[in-house]
Parts: sequence; C-alpha cells; structure tokens
Amino acid sequence: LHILEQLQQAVARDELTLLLQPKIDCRSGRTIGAELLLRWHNQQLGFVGPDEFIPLAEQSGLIKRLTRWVCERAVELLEQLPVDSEHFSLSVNLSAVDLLSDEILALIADLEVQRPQLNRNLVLEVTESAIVSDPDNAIARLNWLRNKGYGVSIDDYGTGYSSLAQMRQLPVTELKIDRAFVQPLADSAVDQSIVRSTIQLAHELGLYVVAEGVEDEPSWRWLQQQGCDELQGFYFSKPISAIDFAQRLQGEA
Ligand code: G
Ligand code: G
Ligand code: NA
Ligand code: MN
Repeated sequence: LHILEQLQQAVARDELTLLLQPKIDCRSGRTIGAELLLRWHNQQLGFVGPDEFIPLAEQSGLIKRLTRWVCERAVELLEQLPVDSEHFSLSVNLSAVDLLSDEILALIADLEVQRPQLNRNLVLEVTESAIVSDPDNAIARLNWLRNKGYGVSIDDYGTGYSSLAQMRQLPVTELKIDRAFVQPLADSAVDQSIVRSTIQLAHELGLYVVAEGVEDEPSWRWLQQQGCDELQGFYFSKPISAIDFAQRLQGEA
C-alpha cells in the first residue's frame, strides 16, 4: 500500500508514538520539560522517520490530525507525569498547515475543556519558514495563542532569513537557536560569536533563549556563562519514551 494511505490509518491503528526529549534548565541542569517528537512504526513499512512522513502529512493536510493527536497526548502526559505543574512545560511542533487553519484554535479550545490552565504548560514551536509562507495569516493565529497565554517558540532559529529585528514584530516568547550553531560551539569562535550575540539581543527583546543540539559539557558551561535559559541536546538526553522520561524525573526528585 502507498505510504500516504498507510499514514492515513496510522492514528486509528495506534501506530504512532511520542518520544520526549528533555528540556534542561541551563543554570541547574535540571529537567524542566520536554519536546514531543512523533515516531511512526508501520507493519509493512517498518519505522518511517518524521523527516519522511511529516512532509507527506503536510502536503495531504493529514498533519492536522497528527497535531491533534500529539496535543491530546500532551494533555494526558501533563496529568500523568510526576511534575510540579508550575514549572514544567511540554513543547509541541506546529507545521505551517496548522498555523494557516482555524482547526488549531478549535483544538486548543477543546483541550482547555479538559485542562483550563493548559497555557501554563504548553509551548508551541513554529519555524520561521512556516510563518513566511503566509505571514498575516500565521501571525493572526500566533497572536490568538499568545493572547491566551501560550508560549510560542521560533524553532531552528538562525537557519531562515528573518533577522532578530523582524522577529521582534512576531508574537513569540522564545527563540530556539538551531543546533547548526550549537553543536560546534566548543571549537568554533565564529559560532560562539553568533550564539553570544543572539542570546544578548534576544534577551534585550525580552525573549527566552533555548539552545538545541548541546552535545558536550564545555558547550553547556559556555552557554551557562552567556546566560542562556534552556537547553536540549544529546549531552543531556536523546528523545526517550514517556516511561523513561518519568523515571528520569523521579531520579532527579
Ligand atoms: O525527532 P527528529 O529529530 O527525528 O525529528 C525530525 C523532524 O521532524 C524535526 O524537524 C521535527 O521538528 C519534526 N517533527 C517531529 N515530530 C513532529 C510533530 O509532532 N509535528 C511536526 N510538525 N513535526 C515534527
Ligand atoms: O527540528 P527540530 O528542532 O524539532 O528537531 C528535533 C530533532 O533534533 C529531534 O529529532 C532530535 O532527535 C534532534 N536532536 C536533538 N538534540 C540533538 C543533538 O544534541 N544532536 C543532534 N545531532 N540532534 C539532536
Ligand atoms: Na522543534
Ligand atoms: Mn529545532
């Protein structure tokens, strides 16, 4: 069967799972949340990576159903995980398609029936390219999310074309520096300059700064000195199952 037809059945057949990549407080090194990352295992196709099935889901519009599934799981996880809900957030990736449709508004409204204070614990990650495709339309929905108190993060920051000056016009709370600049930090003076100045300017604009792709301790210590707020990366943890994540939290308690 065609991969797209298989993907259409994936939710109903319970073939999707979520992995959680820990989000780390840069100062303390403690786990303060997680990014939710989709995984798909199909009988015939085996494991299909998100780099393959997410674009297919976007082109077909199916992504909206996947995003709903991920967000519903996020609410379940917030109820199940042993966390202090004042200081814990889950991040969900949104596609351009999600930002260009009112379904995201209906989805959030549905989730809030179950968890009225969801805005305290859910961050929505969007890429610059998702906004650039139709800025007015995307920004209107981001404004709606912001006005409801949700965190909005610009993912993969630095790889698109927007300057921080343009970013300032966007209703976002957080900037996530792309791992292309973070992975080489320990040995690259150029990347250090880029990351240092990005952190400074982002902070001056009132944005919370996340570095993704932290792979060694020297990079963590350096980011700490620069006042970076939050980290993700293989040095701390790769994406893991909900069970392993819960164990990690218990181990830190
Ligand atoms: O988890 P991994 O690094 O393999 O993810 C590869 C890509 O797939 C990343 O760009 C990630 O943002 C994207 N991705 C993973 N899960 C989701 C999801 O639930 N929704 C969307 N839109 N993208 C996702
Ligand atoms: O595009 P997005 O930032 O959502 O992509 C998330 C992806 O980044 C996940 O698939 C995850 O596996 C990957 N990732 C997370 N931390 C690291 C890291 O430290 N090094 C590398 N190479 N990839 C990472
Ligand atoms: Na992301
Ligand atoms: Mn990213």
